[in-house]
Amino acid sequence: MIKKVGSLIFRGSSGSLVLFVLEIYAEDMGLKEYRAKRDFKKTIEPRRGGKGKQLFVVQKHYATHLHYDFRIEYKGVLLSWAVPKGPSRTAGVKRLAVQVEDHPLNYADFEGVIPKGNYGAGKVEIWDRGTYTASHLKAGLKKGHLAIELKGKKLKGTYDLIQLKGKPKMWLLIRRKS
Ligand SMILES: [Mn+2]
Repeated sequence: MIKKVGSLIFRGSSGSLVLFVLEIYAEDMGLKEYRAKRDFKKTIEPRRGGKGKQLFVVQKHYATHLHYDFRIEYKGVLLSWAVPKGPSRTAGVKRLAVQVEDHPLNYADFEGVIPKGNYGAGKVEIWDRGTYTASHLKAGLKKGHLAIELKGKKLKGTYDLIQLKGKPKMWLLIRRKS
């Protein structure tokens, strides 16, 4: 929305600079919740940034409760779900996936230890990473059903993400029979 307004109003050589600033602003707004939870003087996680190509990543996160963070690139951020048991590679096995705040694209490269006393303290390691394709992602988010084809090292094939009725943050992640 902001980008559209920008391109209508600003033309000429200064236009691209204005658009660039507006893009940063749009990303900033998108990551408001992410940043509100973290003190970037204390944690080593990225604050912003990153450029990508429909990537997905699964990070194993040794927080208070071990879980796997499943993230997919969408509109300049990583949509994120915490999956307590991790994605299953067996078709039909349902795994609870709790949607959490969007993360910056740079987070897909993040590995390390979030220091004690910080949000999500504990070790983070990349468990799998690759690219994905999905058609009608925007509509899928609206109706609560995404079909995502993963091309990772461990995860391959189509996964359904299905939102539970009346529970907007709760989804099920299920590998589809190929
Ligand atoms: Mn996590």
